[in-house]
Amino acid sequence: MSRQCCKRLSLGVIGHRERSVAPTIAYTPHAYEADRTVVVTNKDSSEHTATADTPGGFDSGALQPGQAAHIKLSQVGTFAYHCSFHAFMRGVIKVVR
Ligand SMILES: [Cu+2]
Repeated sequence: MSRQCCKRLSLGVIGHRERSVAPTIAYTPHAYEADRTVVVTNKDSSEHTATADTPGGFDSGALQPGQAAHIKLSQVGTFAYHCSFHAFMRGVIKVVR
């Protein structure tokens, strides 16, 4: 199985410095304050998503290389998510008050 496609997807908060995800197959867990807008940026050369594991949760939608999506996380907690295209791309996002 080729895992070389899924290298870089970054999450950041508007007004804050963007934190780049290390070139691994997984997303990096970060904590964010609730009600901040989190920017998901695809810095890879393949299409990816950041999709909550829980149905009805957040979803960046399909992001082309270089594309970004804004997601708002209002609920406090720890949420697992994945890439819809690559099941092995998994991550956790923490939302705090
Ligand atoms: Cu992917």
